[in-house]
Amino acid sequence: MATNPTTLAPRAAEASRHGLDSESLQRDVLENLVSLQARYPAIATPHDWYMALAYSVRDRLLVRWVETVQSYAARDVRIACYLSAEFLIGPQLGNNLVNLGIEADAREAMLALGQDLDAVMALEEEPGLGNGGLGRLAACYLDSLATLEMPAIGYGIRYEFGIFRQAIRDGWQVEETDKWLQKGNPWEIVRPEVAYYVNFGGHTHSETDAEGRFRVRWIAANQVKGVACDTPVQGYRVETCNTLRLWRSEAVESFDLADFNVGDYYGAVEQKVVSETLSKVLYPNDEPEMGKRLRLAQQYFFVSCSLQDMLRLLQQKGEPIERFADVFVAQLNDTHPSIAVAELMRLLLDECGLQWGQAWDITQRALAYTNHTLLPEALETWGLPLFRGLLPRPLEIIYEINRRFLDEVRQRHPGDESRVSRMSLIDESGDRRIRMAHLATVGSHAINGVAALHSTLLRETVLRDFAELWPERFHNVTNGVTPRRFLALCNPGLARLLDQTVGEGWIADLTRLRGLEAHADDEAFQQRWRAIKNANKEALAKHIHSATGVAVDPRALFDIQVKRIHEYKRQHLNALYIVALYQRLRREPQLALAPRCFVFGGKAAPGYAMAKLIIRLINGIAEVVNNDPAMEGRLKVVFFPNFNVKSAHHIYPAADLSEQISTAGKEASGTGNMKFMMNGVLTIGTLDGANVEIREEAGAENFFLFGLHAQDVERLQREGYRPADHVTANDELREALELIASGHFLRGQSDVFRPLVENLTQWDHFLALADYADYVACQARVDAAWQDPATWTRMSILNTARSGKFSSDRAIREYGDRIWGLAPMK
Ligand code: BZD
Repeated sequence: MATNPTTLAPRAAEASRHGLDSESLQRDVLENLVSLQARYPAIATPHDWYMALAYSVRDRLLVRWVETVQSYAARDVRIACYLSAEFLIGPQLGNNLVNLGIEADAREAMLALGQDLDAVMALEEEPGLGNGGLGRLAACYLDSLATLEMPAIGYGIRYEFGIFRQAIRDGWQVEETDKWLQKGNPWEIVRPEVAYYVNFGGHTHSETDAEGRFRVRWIAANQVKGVACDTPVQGYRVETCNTLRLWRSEAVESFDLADFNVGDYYGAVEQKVVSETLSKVLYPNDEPEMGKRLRLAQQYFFVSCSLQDMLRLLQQKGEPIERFADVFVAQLNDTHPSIAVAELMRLLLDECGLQWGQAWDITQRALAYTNHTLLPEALETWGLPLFRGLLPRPLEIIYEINRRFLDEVRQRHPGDESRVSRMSLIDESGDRRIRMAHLATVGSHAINGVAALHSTLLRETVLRDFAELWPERFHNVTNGVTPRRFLALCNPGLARLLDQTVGEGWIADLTRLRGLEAHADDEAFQQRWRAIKNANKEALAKHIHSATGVAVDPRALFDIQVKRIHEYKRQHLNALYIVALYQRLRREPQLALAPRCFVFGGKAAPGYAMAKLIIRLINGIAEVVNNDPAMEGRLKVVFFPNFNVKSAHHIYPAADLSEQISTAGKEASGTGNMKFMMNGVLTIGTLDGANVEIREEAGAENFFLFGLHAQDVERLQREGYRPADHVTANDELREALELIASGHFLRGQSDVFRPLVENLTQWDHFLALADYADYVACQARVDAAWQDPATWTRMSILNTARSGKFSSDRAIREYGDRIWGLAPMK
């Protein structure tokens, strides 16, 4: 089937040369089926077809990848390194097809081979190497960096087990291990030759070297080797293919050998097991005390490997160490990689022999820090004994950074010792702990929050003293999400309509969606818009049925809240409203209320009892409501198990209403809110995180706003909040709480939900009851708007039209301009 490129039209010739046409794909899939899977078509399993196609697509990435890597090595460019303990990249095949522009060809090729592309894609296990928003943000940013052709490397950990798989048994969350690597990972290239050693434990030793210079040596108790595992990150329809480099831990051979030689075979094996445990499993967030030591070890492990890798690349480029910060800028994705401040200093001082002043200048210029939370309980700190035991040399460096930093504070504010203790890198108030957010801030030239409100609150609260000291270092970069995955790939019906209406350019320039505004009132256009939404809802209804056995009516309003389960996100506020609706409908069966289907999805951290109870409550409500004949055709409740990137693809495009109802001031940004908006979903939400900007962009009239403002929340909590007052004042709320406490939603067991109800009525840390009445009133406005399809559809179109700001391309351009000093490069 060899085609001669010279006989084809120029574009087809080009495609064929790069093997991007359907015929060459088909040929390669068949070849790979035999040569890599050892199968022929008649006996190939669906998964064999997936692997054969995935390898064929990977081959097409590799040419671009190798050329991209080469050009970064050869040219005088600054490279952005995104350091993140999590990269929630999701399934790769579909995204790579979209970005290469060969989805239609792949579909045709697979069809010719008797396979359905969608069915093949559905088989892919997703790498769940993240907890939620923070990890997914890192993945969106890699997509945009490649698409904007910016030199970049993502650095993280190659977990053998990602985020747990959530099963629901008897209404409760049950965690199962995520075995994403069981059937192999065709996207990964392991590079055994790219490996670094990382020290742990032991002690330090000061000495004066031959030239009379003071040097510190770290005599480690053990070492672990980090091996690079690379995944190509293809930009959208460009030649750039960047790298995601994840580190896998291995035992250091020499250690084994030494032990073998002294005959301690089992000791050597144990050492190997311990070393390999390091990158074994991703820790869930919201786990206060679990696995502390291993988590710190993971952080240091991947940060050290990444910085050593950067030093090696610098050397390969023939650049002197003094140029480190000119060649690299490393963005710290929250405090998880903030040990980079101490580790870069250590490498520059102890390994490269620089003096403190020069090393500190390089470190600060090279590092920048993004904060993702203000919740005090989520700010990372490490107890000193643990830290000292694991990382004695980095700790010495932290002490020295702190000593010099606090001298500066004292000089600026003589006699203000309370400021000194507030700002110290060490919290001396209880057992002594290292404040990682302070370390990251002091060691960075730029610090940013992830939405305008969040960045303001960051400057006013958690990092107030620092913002006073260095106002010019503080920035805001509002988060964004990639329209390739969260629109083009997951909503092909809408994507086609957008192509036809505003041209294909929207995928790389989302602001072009503004062109939709002209059609917002066009009846024929509205009809097409609704038809697409309805088809997406029908598809989701099928997924819901197969995952839960619940039949939902696609004509109902799909009211969806998908995100990690947390009290500040207030899934229980939503649940309280559903209980109230249920009560109303029981009392008044003729009530004029549009049929609604409430869908929840999200994981609770395994050790977070209250979050798990909220899941049980939702499932309890679902069981009662869905089996009550009086609710038939009016109300449905679904908990969609194991919400992940893959199921998100079906959920965002099928929603009508997006629930963004966190307590104002608590959600740093949110990114699900943006994914919904792009897909024409209306938001009901508080003035929190990026909701503020979503409302600004969409127009207040196209957003359902309710609830207290961040200042009200702060004031109420300061002055003494009494949730019981709201219960007394609101009969419907009181009855809902009583019904829950009575065990009505748990087959009469009255003790199980008591802690939840008591927590709400006595403390209600996240003010769900204070916002309840306004939420209910707002939901009535939603109901009224929904009853008028022309109004609703108009609002839906305008939401998509005005979602341009929330593309991660915009966010990455801002990082490039304001923080990295980095421009796109062809
Ligand atoms: O980061 C989230 C915030 O809660 C969101 O508001 C924000 O939109 C996103 C992206 O900026 N934070 C997380 O997702 N945090 C974690 O997942 C996490 C993981 C490990 C340890 C602590 C927190």
